[in-house]
Amino acid sequence: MKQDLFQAPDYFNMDELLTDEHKLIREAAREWVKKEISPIIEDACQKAEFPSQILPGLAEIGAFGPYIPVEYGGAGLDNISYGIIMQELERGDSGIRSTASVQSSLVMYPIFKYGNEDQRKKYLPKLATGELMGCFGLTEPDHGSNPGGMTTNIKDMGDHFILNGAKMWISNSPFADIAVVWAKNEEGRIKGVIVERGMEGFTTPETHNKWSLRASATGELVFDNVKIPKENILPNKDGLGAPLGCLDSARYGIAWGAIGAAMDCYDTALRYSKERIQFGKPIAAFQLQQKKLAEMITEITKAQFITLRLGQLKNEDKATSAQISMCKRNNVEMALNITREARQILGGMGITGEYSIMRHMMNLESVITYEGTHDIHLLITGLDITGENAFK
Ligand code: TGC
Ligand code: FAD
Repeated sequence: MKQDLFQAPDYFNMDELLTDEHKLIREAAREWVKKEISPIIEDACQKAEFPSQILPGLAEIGAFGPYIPVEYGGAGLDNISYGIIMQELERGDSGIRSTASVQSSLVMYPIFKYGNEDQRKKYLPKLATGELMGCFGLTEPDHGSNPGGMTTNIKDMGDHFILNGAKMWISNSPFADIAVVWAKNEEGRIKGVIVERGMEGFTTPETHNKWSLRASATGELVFDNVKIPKENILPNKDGLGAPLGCLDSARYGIAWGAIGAAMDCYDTALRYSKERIQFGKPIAAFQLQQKKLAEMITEITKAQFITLRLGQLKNEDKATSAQISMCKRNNVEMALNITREARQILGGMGITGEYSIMRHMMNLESVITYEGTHDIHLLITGLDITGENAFK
């Protein structure tokens, strides 16, 4: 593994719009990624192993529930800080960011927002330290883009519920201690259920043979007559809007994260182009390579500014779901395009694990699909601007 020489691009001095606290948080996360992720990530991906030894470090840099209030173990930070942490983690690897964003936005957020005080006190502090890890079960084998069609269900048995069904493509499921699962009750209303590892009839088989997010553990959640205590139901919101509300928070984090992956590829390609000599001069001196690099920094800069603005709107509680969709969609496509161009700048070296580019490229093939596919986010924008629903 080569030394991590990453230098973040900031072409329009965006730093001047950040607070000292934002910059301190970023430096802590950036240094942690250089020290703890860069040296091990290539090996973890090649072996398709989740590097579980990093969990305490992720908790220490505040990556688990950055915006959850301090009284519940979170860091009490603003949304821009959350985004910056996701950017730095995904600069290292999308799978590491996935672990943190699932824990924060898809497990801690619903318990904080839709749970009662007992549930908040029981789970949140332990999730913040990584003592408990969680996952989020919405997608089913037959219901991906259309989660409202889910068939996983709970039946009221008087003093408890019985949960049946299956979820698939679930990040962190193979090692999660708890799962926030979305299931329909007898009236067809979607409810949030906290399922704990060890409950009889609950299993989490791992999904193997992925070419993408290889350092992230993905699996199923299978429920075979699982007895759920009544106190494990999230009481404060139900309906499809409840899980979709969590997705807004996670999609926002991904918008920042994708910029991190793009920055890493741009920085690698720029450095390589200055060092690689062909035809007697650095390849950076050829116009065709400059075109690639100039377009990359232009696209990164545009993404940085819509995302920072989205963070400001989110801090003011004014960001709409459609704005978040546009930002996630734009930034992931931007990052994926940059990985492809950067890979070419490195020539044959670009396909090796000596450099991070191909790993980012493969990871982003999942990022462009999960949390709503590229097409679904386009249709969300289409609906928002025309008023016409083209989903159904
Ligand atoms: P629709 O009728 O439009 O809406 C149903 C109810 O939900 C409300 N709503 C939202 N609420 C909060 N935030 C949003 N973004 C919302 N979007 C809609 C809506 O107002 C309505 O409320 P109510 O009170 O009237 O009932 O629902 P639909 O069935 O037509 O579906 C719309 C669609 C397609 C946009 C939506 O279902 C969708 O986003 N599909 C994509 C599915 C998806 O993103 N799945 C992600 C699974 S989790 C994951 O991938 C984690 S990866 C994590 C990692 O490793 O990082
Ligand atoms: P489908 O919904 O079958 O879509 C297939 C294609 O059809 C796509 O191109 C889609 O855009 C298109 N399509 C679908 N509907 C329409 C339409 N109305 N109009 C036009 N085109 C349409 N889910 C979780 O719940 N929790 C997790 O932690 C989680 N982690 C994941 C981790 C990984 C590595 C991956 C790959 C997925 C994960 N997912 C998770 C699932 C993810 O959210 C789904 O894969 C995604 O929502 C798409 O669903 P699908 O794969 O079933 O594709």
